[in-house]
Amino acid sequence: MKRERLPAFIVSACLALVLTTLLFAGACSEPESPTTTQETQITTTPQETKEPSETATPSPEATTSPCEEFINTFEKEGVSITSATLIAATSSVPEHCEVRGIIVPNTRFAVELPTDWNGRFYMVGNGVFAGNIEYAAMQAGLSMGYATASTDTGHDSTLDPLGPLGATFAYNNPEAEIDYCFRAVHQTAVMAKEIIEAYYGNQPSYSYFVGCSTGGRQGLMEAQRYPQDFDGIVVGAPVLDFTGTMIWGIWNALALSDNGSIPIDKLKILADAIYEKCDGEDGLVDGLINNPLDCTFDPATDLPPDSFTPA
Ligand SMILES: [Ca+2]
Repeated sequence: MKRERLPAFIVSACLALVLTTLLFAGACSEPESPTTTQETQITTTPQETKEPSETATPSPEATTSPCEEFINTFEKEGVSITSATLIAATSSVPEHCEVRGIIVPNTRFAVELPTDWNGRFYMVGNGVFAGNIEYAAMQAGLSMGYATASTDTGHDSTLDPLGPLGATFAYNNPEAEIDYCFRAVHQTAVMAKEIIEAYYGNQPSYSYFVGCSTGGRQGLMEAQRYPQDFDGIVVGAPVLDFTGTMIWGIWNALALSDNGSIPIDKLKILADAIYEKCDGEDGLVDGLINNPLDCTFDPATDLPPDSFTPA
């Protein structure tokens, strides 16, 4: 598959990924689905179990549904469907066909197709450095009858030696950075619409993207680069200035390490002095400083004598 070239400034922004760990893990509240489920199911290859033996007599049980047949009927260059499973309705989601696969070389995706489809498409974004398919977030759209999709953006966060918040995938790997930055979301959106049309016989009447934090950034980059992908985009807490955010993280880390650090025991001295000076400025001594910007705390005069070394 021919891959798109990336403008230099985007490469620069994404290179900052490897410099530090993003601090927005708690910026959005969408839960992530267990990765063990993802790993277990995506390695299944249904074709291997569908090959009839030469002497077998077809039985009613062997009849496959349109969903299960999808793995054999959908073809797209550069896309491999690894499973298509009809999932029974639960208290949370309706009956749906769950299609999983890979866009070459490494972008895993899931598309969930409700049997009772509302005619629309709902794609969800990722959090932090992505690396997982957001099955839990997909449920929000699926439960309302949308066809939904998610991508891991081309890498597996469970394999990162720095843990699920690591970004080792990006080191010396510009193609992975591009996939994480924007390409995987765009490719998944385009492909998901093709899957939807192949499954239902109709394209979605409207398409939406919903994302927060990294997902918010993904939504804004979609709007900027591929405005034809979605009719509506819901963005929460977007990481707007990625390079600046990374430098901010490094700045804070350096300030709080080695000679710049404030030991825990001294942190309480500092906090007590700040509360003493400023808690009552809002009219009530209650352990809350309503407007910290109104606080006139001056370390040179308001800290206890000899409690801190001079700056
Ligand atoms: Ca107060």
